[in-house]
Amino acid sequence: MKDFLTIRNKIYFFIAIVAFVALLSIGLYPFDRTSDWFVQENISLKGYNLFDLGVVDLNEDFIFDIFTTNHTALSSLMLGNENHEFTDVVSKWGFNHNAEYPELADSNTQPSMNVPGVYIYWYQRTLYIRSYNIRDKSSIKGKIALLSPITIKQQKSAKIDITEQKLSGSDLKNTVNFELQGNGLLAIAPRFMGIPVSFNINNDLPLNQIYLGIKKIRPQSYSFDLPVLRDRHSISWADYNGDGYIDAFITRSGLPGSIERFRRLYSRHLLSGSKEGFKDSTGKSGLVETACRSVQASWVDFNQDDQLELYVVCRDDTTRLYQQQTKRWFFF
Ligand SMILES: [Ca+2]
Ligand SMILES: [Ca+2]
Repeated sequence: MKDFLTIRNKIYFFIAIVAFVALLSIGLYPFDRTSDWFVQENISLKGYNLFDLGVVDLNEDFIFDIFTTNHTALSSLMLGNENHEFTDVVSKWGFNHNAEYPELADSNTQPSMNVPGVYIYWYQRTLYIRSYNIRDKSSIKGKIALLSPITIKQQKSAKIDITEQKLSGSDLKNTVNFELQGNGLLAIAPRFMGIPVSFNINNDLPLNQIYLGIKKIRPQSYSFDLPVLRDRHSISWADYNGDGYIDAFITRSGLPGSIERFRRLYSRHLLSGSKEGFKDSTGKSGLVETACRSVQASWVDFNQDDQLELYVVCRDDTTRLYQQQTKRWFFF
């Protein structure tokens, strides 16, 4: 009996030693090997007001490219190469909020003011109008009309006169007559970002001294509208029309939950790829319905006819399934 207990104790002792060694091994062995899987790369992406970030192979070279959506702010479209370098092609490929005014969107960067003129730009959800080094002029006058309640955030060497007009429903139109003197500044924060903004600048100032956005684009006349900014959310990528170029459907929202009030002003947004870059094909596609608040859409061939349909989830508790027909038109 004594020998049996001794043998049993030896077995327990052996098991204990094995368990101890096993536990020690578990503690010492680096089971998490994922640290070897990735190498950190520094990529300069536009992160201001970021909503979404993802990867896509834009040019089908089997190298991932990177995109961001940044609500009403400037976004990134970064083309990758075999050296792990990325080049921003947003403007080159026509992926701006508006192709006519590239890089005229909200951002946390202000344009450099190094030549005389009037500078108009969005900066941190605020519309800035600044006069810089205007010579031979006592002042610059103009008028701005916005379909939104507004707050004057900054006013320096600027006289303003604001008229608020009630439109149908609960819509408001604010007209701001302004006069800037010297290096004047007027900063207007509309409650609704992305609404239409109309300008009329006094023609005493040479037209080529009016600069719009970071790229300092010159308007074609003294009366001009800033492009309606799209509150970009997700991007659904696919070559929906089978021409060999990837296309993009961009969901959107806007106007802090008030897009339904202004739905008449906003279209959906479908950009078709081509060898020259992306082109707005929303109207041609038949996606003529006005936009809904949406954060997600997906391309799917739901009826297996080898043509992609577009499924859009709207935040008004409705969804849309746009079926692609023979002439690349979508029907709802
Ligand atoms: Ca690529
Ligand atoms: Ca295509």
